[in-house]
Amino acid sequence: TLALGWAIATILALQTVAATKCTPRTLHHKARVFEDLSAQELKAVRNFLWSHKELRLEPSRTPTMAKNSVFLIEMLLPKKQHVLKFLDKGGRPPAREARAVIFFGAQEHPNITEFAVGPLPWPYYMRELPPKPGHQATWASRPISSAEYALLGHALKEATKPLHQFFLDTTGFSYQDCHSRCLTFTDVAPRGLASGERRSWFILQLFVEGYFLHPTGLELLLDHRSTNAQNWTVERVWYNGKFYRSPEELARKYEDGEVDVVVLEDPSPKGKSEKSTEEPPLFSSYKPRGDFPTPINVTGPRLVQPQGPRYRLEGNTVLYGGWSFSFRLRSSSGLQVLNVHFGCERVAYEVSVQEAVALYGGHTPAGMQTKYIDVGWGLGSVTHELAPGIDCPDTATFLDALHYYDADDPVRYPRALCVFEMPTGVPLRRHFNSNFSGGFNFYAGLQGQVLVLRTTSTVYNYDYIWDFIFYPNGVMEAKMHATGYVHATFYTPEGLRHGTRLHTHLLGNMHTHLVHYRVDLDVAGTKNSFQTLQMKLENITNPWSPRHQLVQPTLEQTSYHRERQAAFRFRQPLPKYLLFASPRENRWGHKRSYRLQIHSMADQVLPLGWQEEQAITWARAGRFPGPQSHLVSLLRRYPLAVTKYRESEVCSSSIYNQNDPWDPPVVFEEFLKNNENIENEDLVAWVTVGFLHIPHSEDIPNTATPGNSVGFLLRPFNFFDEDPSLASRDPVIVWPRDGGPNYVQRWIPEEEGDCLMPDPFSYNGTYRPV
Ligand SMILES: *[C@@H]1O[C@H](CO)[C@@H](O)[C@H](O)[C@H]1NC(C)=O
Ligand SMILES: *[C@@H]1O[C@H](CO)[C@@H](O)[C@H](O)[C@H]1NC(C)=O
Ligand SMILES: *[C@@H]1O[C@H](CO)[C@@H](O)[C@H](O)[C@H]1NC(C)=O
Ligand SMILES: *[C@@H]1O[C@H](CO)[C@@H](O)[C@H](O)[C@H]1NC(C)=O
Ligand SMILES: *[C@@H]1O[C@H](CO)[C@@H](O)[C@H](O)[C@H]1NC(C)=O
Ligand SMILES: *[C@@H]1O[C@H](CO)[C@@H](O)[C@H](O)[C@H]1NC(C)=O
Ligand SMILES: [Cu+2]
Repeated sequence: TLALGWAIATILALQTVAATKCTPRTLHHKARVFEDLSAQELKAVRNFLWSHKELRLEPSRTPTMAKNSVFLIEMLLPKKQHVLKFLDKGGRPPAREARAVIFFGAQEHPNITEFAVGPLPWPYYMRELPPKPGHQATWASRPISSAEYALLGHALKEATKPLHQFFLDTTGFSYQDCHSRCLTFTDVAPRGLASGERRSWFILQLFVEGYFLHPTGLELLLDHRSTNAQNWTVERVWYNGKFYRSPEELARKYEDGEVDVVVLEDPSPKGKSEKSTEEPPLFSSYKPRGDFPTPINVTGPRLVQPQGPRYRLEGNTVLYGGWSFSFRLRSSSGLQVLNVHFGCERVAYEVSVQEAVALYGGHTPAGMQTKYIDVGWGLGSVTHELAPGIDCPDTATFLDALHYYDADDPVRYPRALCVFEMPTGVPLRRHFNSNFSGGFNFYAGLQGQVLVLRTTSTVYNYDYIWDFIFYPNGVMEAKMHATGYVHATFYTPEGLRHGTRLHTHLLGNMHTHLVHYRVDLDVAGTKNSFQTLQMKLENITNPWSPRHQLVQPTLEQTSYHRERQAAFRFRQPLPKYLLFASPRENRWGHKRSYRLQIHSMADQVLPLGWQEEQAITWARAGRFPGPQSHLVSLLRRYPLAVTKYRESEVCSSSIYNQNDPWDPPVVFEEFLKNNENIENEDLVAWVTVGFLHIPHSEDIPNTATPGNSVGFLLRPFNFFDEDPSLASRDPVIVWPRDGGPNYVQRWIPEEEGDCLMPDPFSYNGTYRPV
């Protein structure tokens, strides 16, 4: 044992040398290569584009579609091979470039063109970013701009003029001269039934607190394809279960007493509680009502870090224990974590949100049409202010974001992101070593602490909370929580086939949430293979009692050679251990690997038959609303697909997929078509997670986060020789001592710092051009 002890000591010493040789400093000072564009850089790109007079650019707010305008500017990530050369071999930094999306509306055949603009900070060139052959984004696929919304609002107001009295009689609200009792609308997508169309269903609602939950019973289909808003026309009207050709027809039939009307009760009944000066809260409000049996009227526990933060934030890089990573917040598609290292080795080059979709069913035209594909609604740019103590702990570091999205200046989104360390409330590991006679030999525990990087996307009514979580034992987690208002339609008894009645005139429509992530693992190098481990039972003669049979589990390893083979379908059981393996081995002769562990309820919710139906509708693209969308069918198809890294396959979706799901510029299925070899290659995992949401009365006023989260873990699997959290100085070991007090062994002295009060709560809520 002495010799063994010596050998271990030597190995430990060697490891220590190896560990100290790695200096994270060399990692993060280069992280600017991943940094989003600064306000100066965004402005430089804007000014450069505007200096090109032949582009004939106009401000984004100009109230017309027939104009050329810059829709989006964001950082264009350089090619991976160039970045790696720069990071790992000390080459020159790759040119810093911006992606600029221009809507050319002021021409007979309007188009959308994307450019790379560089080099930053002083751009002097722009080059067209060519679409993939045959995948030019169609004009109709562009996201709706605020200028278009302003025109749409105006068009609705004009079109519903004949319904003024009808609205007053049935709702008490109106579009004309309405002051505090106005109507508003929610538009749904996709916008039509075939590529090239742009006709949207609008749900008319009462503009009160939480208006998403106050439909009037009227929905309306407006064709807004023309660049001339004068040419927009109402094609259909739906009211309380019946279709009408036009607002005029509905108004006429209403006057003639031929319409089955539903008179809504006043949403804010005044004078009901005469004693209180304040009106009773709307059912769609956050204001408290009712009481708990055990009332609480003092503030709850808070997080403190008496000795300051234990992570370091340097620009867009976070250093935390064994971890280092960079991050950015793409205005198009959201949070992206890059160059993720643990213990000085790269684990992943990129882990990022690609898309979030919500697929609805309903009895109203808007309900049945809704297939939200949220990148088309600015998923990455609707990152509104986080409240300290609520959205993130008081102790968090809050960071602003800048988005140049449907604007003429970069807009600052204050406190869009937060970084914090928090106790998980459960130990990372612990053991009570009983002496089985009323005492113990030792107790040891390691507190559970994690670092969280968080942002949110408020996509109109819904709020997604996006987390990337880093554990001290080399485990990383990606997680999405869903909250906010449900997308709801007008209740009629037929609606109960597609949802739940949530109030007198309100139906919460059933829907499936699906989120797509890109996970570019680089497990101890870029060359990885994908394998799975499963359990297989063997039935053998018991060797120590040959009269008996013995059934026991054995390991079954499967290697995957081609992309098609590693594209797992829903309905097909996903192997439990999904491993990304380096060719290198750990000390015990196993391939150093990371395991992908998916936490999703999507597989349980995709009923038999859907998939086949999917394939049919997909083959007949353009015939049915929504479901044949390429992206949607793909997300529905594969909980996991593993592809070989390709520079042309860095996003699985685009800002154009929502408004032209029938012929989008990005078709994920094509990533798999070439069925490339995936052995010992740079691999990318595409992960779909999701859940079925059948709204229930407790979704009023808002969907709550508990139970509504999905995501995945990346866990080391034979990557290290032992648990890497052994490097943590957080453990506590307690040793009993004969006749004396227990000996408590620690490596960090017990807290000495002051218990600081947090800053007083503040929330600004504005986001403004800078
Ligand atoms: C799009 O419009 C621009 C500006 O008129 C033009 O230069 C470009 O050639 C057009 N692109 C396509 C693919 O038609
Ligand atoms: C608008 O409609 C008018 C009359 O039908 C037509 O002449 C014109 O070309 C249309 N404009 C656009 C931009 O579609
Ligand atoms: C809080 O509630 C307790 C009883 O539960 C009551 O005695 C106390 O006065 C309340 N405090 C305030 C500030 O309302
Ligand atoms: C176990 O611990 C108890 C409490 O400290 C002590 O009284 C007892 O002697 C111990 N028994 C053994 C077998 O160590
Ligand atoms: C194991 O094999 C024996 C002998 O072939 C058979 O009788 C028995 O049913 C098998 N058990 C299982 C669980 O397959
Ligand atoms: C919010 O911040 C802006 C810009 O700093 C400031 O002008 C404004 O007064 C603030 N508003 C509130 C309500 O604090
Ligand atoms: Cu939901």
